[in-house]
Amino acid sequence: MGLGVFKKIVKSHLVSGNMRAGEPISIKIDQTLTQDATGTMVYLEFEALGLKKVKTELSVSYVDHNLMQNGFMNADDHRFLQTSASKYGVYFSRPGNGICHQLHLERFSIPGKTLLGSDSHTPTAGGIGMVAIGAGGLDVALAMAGEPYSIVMPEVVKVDLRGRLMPFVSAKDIILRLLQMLTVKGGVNKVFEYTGPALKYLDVTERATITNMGTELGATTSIFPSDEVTYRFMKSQGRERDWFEILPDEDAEYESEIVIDLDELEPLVAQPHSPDNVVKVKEIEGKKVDQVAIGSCTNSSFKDLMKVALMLRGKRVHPGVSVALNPGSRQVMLELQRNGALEWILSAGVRILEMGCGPCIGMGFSPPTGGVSLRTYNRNFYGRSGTKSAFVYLVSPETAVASAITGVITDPRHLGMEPIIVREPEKYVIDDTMILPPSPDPESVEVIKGPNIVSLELKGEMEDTISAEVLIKVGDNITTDHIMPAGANILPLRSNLPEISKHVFEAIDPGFYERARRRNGGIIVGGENYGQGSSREHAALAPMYLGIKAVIATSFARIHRANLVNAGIIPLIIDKETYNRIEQGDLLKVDVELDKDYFRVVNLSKSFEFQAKVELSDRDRQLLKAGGILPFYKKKLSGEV
Ligand code: MIC
Ligand code: SF4
Repeated sequence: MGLGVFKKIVKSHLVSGNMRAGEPISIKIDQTLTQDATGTMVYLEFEALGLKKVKTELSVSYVDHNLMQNGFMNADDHRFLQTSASKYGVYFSRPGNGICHQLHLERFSIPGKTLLGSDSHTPTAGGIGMVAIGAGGLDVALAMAGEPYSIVMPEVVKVDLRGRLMPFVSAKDIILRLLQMLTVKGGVNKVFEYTGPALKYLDVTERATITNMGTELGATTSIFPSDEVTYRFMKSQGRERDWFEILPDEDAEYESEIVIDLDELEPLVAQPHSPDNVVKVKEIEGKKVDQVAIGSCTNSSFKDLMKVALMLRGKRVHPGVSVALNPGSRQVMLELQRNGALEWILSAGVRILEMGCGPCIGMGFSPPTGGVSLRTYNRNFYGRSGTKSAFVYLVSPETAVASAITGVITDPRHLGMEPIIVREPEKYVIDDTMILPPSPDPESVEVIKGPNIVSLELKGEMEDTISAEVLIKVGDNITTDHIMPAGANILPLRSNLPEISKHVFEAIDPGFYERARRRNGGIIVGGENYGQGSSREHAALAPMYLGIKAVIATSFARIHRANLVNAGIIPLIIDKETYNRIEQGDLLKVDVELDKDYFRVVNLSKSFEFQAKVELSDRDRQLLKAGGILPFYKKKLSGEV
């Protein structure tokens, strides 16, 4: 039986398990990536493990999420990250160099290798033919320590791309179409592997837009083959020596298949407040727009921004619309500057923001009250933009620019422009001076921690019985942005668990923190796909800090579920009927029997009992018993177990 690209790479990295969908496997990790907002915790965790140097082939620490430096806290984080990287053998990408995913694709990604990143959009590098997976910080810290990464072997879905995109329809519309078809839950425990005759027309950066936003499907990752298009990209980055071909076998078998005919695609838009709420742009054309944001790790490549520049050339943005651009990398900006395109963008009245995540994670450029914001980003979760009353729509760069010019939501095909053709440069401007290599003399490097950086306390072993109150009951598709919001006020607290925990569930239940403190912890009850969205382990660590012992939900998102286990919080699964019978304030007694597949739970307030399913691997059970991944591995790495 032939293998596809994903299975070929997994096979060559398999440490344990069987490549049968649904079975636990562990794989060797070649490269890791961290970004500042999750990275401070990762390096504190690495420190808590007591190791001197990373054991990966390559580890990179990027600074892109919080570049504001309002006060000392954020700048202290940057200094902590820089000194930690230098000491532990990690490359450090300085603030201002760009967004981790775009940079990793440009400068470090290698076909056939594995990458684990403490950011959910790490699968961006799947565009070059890597198995790139997003994970919580603790998993990344362990991968840096040389430990294999454990996952459930996903089902591989073959996505056969046929035909060719029509003018003003772009890669973003392909992934929006998949989200429309499959929803934000449709990819859980799946990998999307792209094949088909249309691949020859899709550049690596267009492929990366698709793999990037595969995360919104809930997928474990997404991947393209490494072919001659990949070779061209790597050559343009001066890295052709790292290229090699990885194609699926002719008789490769997949668990399922989807066909998308690109000729039939039209410009699409994800409406508020979910990336799968997708309709055709022409169906909502004419709606007034207050702001347009272009960029982020989804749509920041040279090709994307060049299209933006060419559409804006000689035009002005509508006076009723504020337009901002947060470019993905310094390289892309230098390229735009070199060929004059930056001038067209500036002359059109676009505000240029820093090369970083910016408005995508609510760091500035929040929409006005009740405002309509069109963004080329990947997430439009409620409140994420920083304005709770705003309406955020996700679109392609072409639709964003067309609407910026007209002031209303506009199908770019209706502007009457000539089709735009952009070719990638034969050779990009290569300047890696903002990537600092680790110190050749690590002993001499002092890791500098400011007063806002609080070292981690390890938890004790799991109790046999949990008696606790249901502190909150939430509905379906609760995101990590609901659990642990981001934005300009909260991001500077990412290295300070006691402080950041004050904001848990703040947007949907401002009394949560006080309640949790008064009760000394408790239980969370959730619906379907609990914890979808980002990889931020703070959505598990902060509840852990508040004494949350278990989360009982009808289903979980992959990364968040792993983060809960890593933090020593038990994820328990119940059916809808049981969910309906539990209320906030109920007192529950859970018999924790980690060798069983069901735990008995008694609802003491309502006098009924139920069985909660424990869908955990043997390793998960060991971690929970030890009180989480850190206490477990600390003992293991020091030889105590
Ligand atoms: C996001 O897009 O939500 C983030 C911010 O990049 C997160 C990581 C974080 O919360 O730091 C992610 O996607 O994992
Ligand atoms: Fe940054 Fe947004 Fe990409 Fe997350 S999704 S890495 S916040 S640009």
